[in-house]
Amino acid sequence: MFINDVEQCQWIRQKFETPGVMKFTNEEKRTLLARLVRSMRFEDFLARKWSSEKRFGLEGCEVMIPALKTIIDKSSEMGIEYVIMGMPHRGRLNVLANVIRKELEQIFCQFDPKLEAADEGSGDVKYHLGMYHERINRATNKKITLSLMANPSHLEAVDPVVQGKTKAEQFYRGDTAGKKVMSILLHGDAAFAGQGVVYETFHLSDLPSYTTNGTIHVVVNNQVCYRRRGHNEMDEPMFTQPLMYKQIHKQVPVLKKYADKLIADGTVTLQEFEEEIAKYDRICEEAYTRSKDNKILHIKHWLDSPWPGFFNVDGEPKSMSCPPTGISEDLLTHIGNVASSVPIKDFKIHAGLSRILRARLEMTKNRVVDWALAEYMAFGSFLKEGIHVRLSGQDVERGTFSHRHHVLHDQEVDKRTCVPMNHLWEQQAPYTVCNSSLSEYGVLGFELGFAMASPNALVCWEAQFGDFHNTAQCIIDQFISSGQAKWVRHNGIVLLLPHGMEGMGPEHSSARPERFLQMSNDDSDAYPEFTEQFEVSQLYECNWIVVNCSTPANYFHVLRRQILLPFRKPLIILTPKSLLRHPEAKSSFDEMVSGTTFQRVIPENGLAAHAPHEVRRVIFCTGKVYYDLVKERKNQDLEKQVAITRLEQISPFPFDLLKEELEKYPGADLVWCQEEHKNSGYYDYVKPRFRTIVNHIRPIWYVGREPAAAAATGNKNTHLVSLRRFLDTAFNLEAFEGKTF
Ligand SMILES: Cc1ncc(C[n+]2csc(CCOP(=O)(O)OP(=O)(O)O)c2C)c(N)n1
Repeated sequence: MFINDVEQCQWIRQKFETPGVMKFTNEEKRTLLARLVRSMRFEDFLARKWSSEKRFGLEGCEVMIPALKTIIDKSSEMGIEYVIMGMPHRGRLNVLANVIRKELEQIFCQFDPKLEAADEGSGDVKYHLGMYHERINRATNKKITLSLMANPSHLEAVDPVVQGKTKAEQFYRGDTAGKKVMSILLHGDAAFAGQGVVYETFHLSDLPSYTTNGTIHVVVNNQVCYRRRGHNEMDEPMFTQPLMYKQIHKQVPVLKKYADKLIADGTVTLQEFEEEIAKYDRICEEAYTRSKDNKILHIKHWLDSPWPGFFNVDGEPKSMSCPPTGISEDLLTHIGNVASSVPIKDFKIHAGLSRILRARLEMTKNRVVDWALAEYMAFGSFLKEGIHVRLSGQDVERGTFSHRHHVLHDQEVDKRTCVPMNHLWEQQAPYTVCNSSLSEYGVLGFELGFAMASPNALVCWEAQFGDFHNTAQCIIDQFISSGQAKWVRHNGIVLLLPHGMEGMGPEHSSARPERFLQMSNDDSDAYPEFTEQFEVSQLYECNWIVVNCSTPANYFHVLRRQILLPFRKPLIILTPKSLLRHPEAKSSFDEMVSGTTFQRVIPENGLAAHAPHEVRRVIFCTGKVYYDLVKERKNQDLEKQVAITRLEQISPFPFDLLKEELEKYPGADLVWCQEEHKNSGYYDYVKPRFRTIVNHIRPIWYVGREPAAAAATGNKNTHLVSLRRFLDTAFNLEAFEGKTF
């Protein structure tokens, strides 16, 4: 890597090129040898006991173990208390055993195919699991915590997650300079060079709300060392690299080379060396015997970030209920007033912003909120309760749609800013709002890692437009959707994904809700049992929650619910664009005060609901299209004949509430209406679930745009024509007559 900073070049020269700098004392040499013994004999032991199992051994680069241990000793000496690590599969078990010091029997029992998993979830292979361990560092006698993050096969994907978790641990300790918590990332040379997320992660290092004040990167470089057995133990590298592997097989292992040298120069005797080997082999054998006593496999023992006190002693949620999410009128008013003000003196804001703040004040007086104010109320209320709130993403401080303005900029003093949210109360949790670099994969991974550190924080990542989340697909698939199933790891991250068909073109339109819904694990065909705890236990069972709120109040509630739930689940919110300023899309304080809650379904409550037997059609919909439908129904004077019911929580599917709605309108035909194309949006998800509720005897008709390859048209006229067409169908009460289903 080219470095053009003279100071950095000098530092490297001094540390690495001063003559004699690599000389060790005899004591250091003996420690190095002992550590190499462990590194080498651990792999040998696994190879002997489980000769036909993949373990991604370290052979060829055994020196990594003493290297890591030296880094940790030195860090502990310099005051580091917590090291967070991320690494690929190669050598991972060895790192767990010899660096982190996971009990050997816990590692060995992972090789027993008969062990039953005792935890919920699907589990993961042994070389992906995470680990958290507090111990005394032998070199310094100081306490040190080591955590290895669980990761998927996708090389380097864990890098930003490690950085986010490190940042959070620094943040919650007030370790602003990174003197107590640090991260180490290990890389293979091919992955390091080839995976773009490495650079996305590097790029975060200079941003104040993302920097971890330096990371130690260790590249396991096969150009310098080698892989003795190819990609893994089942591989035959001679197929493709015959000449190189002839050379590799001739290599004397590093342990033998180093031991010979130390024996020759008298640092150790042959007997001492052999005793060291025998001692470690014995440790392995004894642990192996103990591992056979393990009958059950607890993935819970492999958590990288325990949350002390959050769950009960068995690791279960303390309850299966959620209190109402509303807050007092006084709180709403107070937050509204601060959100409308400039809480520091002599601070000149832009005239356009003054108008926005005046409008907020007016809304607060009138006891109403728009989207931005509802969000303010939710965030602000948490701060009072000591819950840290972090909002990260491109341009989130102002808001992509210039609606948020959480950071005010002095128009006369360069870089002078004010965050009113941090001036709500004298004693409050901090609010972090931060514009990220132009990255999705790296930044979403970072926020996910941040959210792992503590359950008492609301961590939100907002995509500039929902479309762009797909460049972070690996974080979504490998961590957010499946993380709990694989690693028993809860995570309450919130994804805010601006979504809506507004004639803006193939991009800037769809956050691809269908992808999230397709990965939701609630069963479309199973008719659930409606117990008293159905709402919360359904949330507990699911892998994530997908919502599309049609009112600011409901957005407020769903954010509040995220923290009031007795467990954590990722929350995917399809957020609005044009609705941010839609005059109808406002909510009264009445919908947010104490005692009110999130509404999973908002039933029709107009004329149609008063005489349900006369209703000819119930249109179910979600999100923005509701406003188009209501307007069109009025235009066509069909308010008695057509009911419109909003699905606010799409997944897990509110079977209970929708059943009630369906039963209320026995004579109506049932329509699902969406503005998205038929092969996107929600239809494929909701259809089988509606059919399960009606026991397959009533059809649920589709109204919306035709299937399409691109998410949206780039032609405004085509957009409007297709809107007109599906609204016509939605209110054509004969549209489905005579059709079979
Ligand atoms: C993103 C991703 N692409 C492909 C793979 C498949 N894969 C597993 S190991 C590996 C080679 C890694 O090479 P290198 O980074 O040099 O590490 P090492 O050789 O030390 O294992 C590949 C391509 C993967 N795990 N992740």
